[in-house]
Amino acid sequence: MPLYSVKMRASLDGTHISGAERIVDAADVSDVCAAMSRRALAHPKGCPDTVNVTVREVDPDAIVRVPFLPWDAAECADEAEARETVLGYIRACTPHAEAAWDLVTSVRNMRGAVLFDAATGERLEPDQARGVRVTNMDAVRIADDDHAVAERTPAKDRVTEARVLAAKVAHHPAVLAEVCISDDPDYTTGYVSTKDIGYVRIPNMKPLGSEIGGRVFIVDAEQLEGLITYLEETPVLVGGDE
Ligand code: WAQ
Ligand code: MG
Repeated sequence: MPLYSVKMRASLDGTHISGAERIVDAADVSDVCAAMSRRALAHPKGCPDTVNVTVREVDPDAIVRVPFLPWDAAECADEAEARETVLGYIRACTPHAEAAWDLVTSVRNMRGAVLFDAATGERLEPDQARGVRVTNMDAVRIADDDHAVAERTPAKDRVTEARVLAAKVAHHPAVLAEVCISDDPDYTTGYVSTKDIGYVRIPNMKPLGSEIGGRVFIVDAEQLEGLITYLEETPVLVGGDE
C-alpha cells in the first residue's frame, strides 16, 4: 500500500502561523487532511487567511526508521532555572552555549531552525530568516492502537510531533544537540535533546504570553555534508520497536 506525506501550512498576511505533517496510508489521507484543516483554523496564534494542505506519495524504499529518544523532564521554576538547565546540557558540545541560548530566546517567526556551528558559534543555515525546516517525518502507528489516525488531539500532537522531529534530527551524525522553544504564547514548555541525554522537557523556558520561539540545532560543521537534504527530504518514521 502506498504511503503519502500530508503537510499543512497556515499563514496570515504572509506570516507563518502553524504547520503539521504526517506520513500515512492512502486510506487515511482524506481524514488526515480534514483534521489538519480543522487544526489550522483553531490555532491560538490567530485565524489564518491561507491554509495549504499538500499530499505527496512517498517512496517506501527511501524511508529511514529511527527510534524515539528516551525522554525525561527537568524541573525549572522560571526562565533563569530553565537557562541554567539547558546550558548544563549543551556545554558538553559547544563552548558557545550562552550564545546558543541567546539565539533560541530571541528568534521569532522563523519557519525552520538555526544551524549553530558548535565550534565557532556561527550560523550556518543558508537563509537566516527562514532557517532549515525539517519535514517528511511521522511516528509509526502502533498496529493495535485504535486511537484513530486523524484524530490525535492537539495537546497530544504537540509533544508527539516534537519527539518525532527531535528523533529525526538527533539521528544525523552532524547534530550534537537541539534546543526548542514553542512559538505559542501560551505554551512555555520546551526541550533540549541530544543522542546521549535523549529528549528532556524543560518547563518555563519563556514567560507566559511571550511570542518568542525557535529551534537551534548545534552541529559539527565537519560532518555537515548531506545534513540539510536529510532534514528536509529524507522520509523518516520514528518508533515502532518499543
Ligand atoms: N523544522 C525546523 N524548525 C521548526 C519546525 C520544523 N519542522 N517547526 C517549527 N520549527 C521552529 C520554528 O522556528 C518555530 O517557531 C519553533 O521551532 C517552535 O515551533 O515536551 O510547539 O511548532 O511539551 O511552536 C515542544 C514540546 C513543542 C515540549 C514545540 O514548537 C514538550 C513546539 P513550534
Ligand atoms: Mg507553534
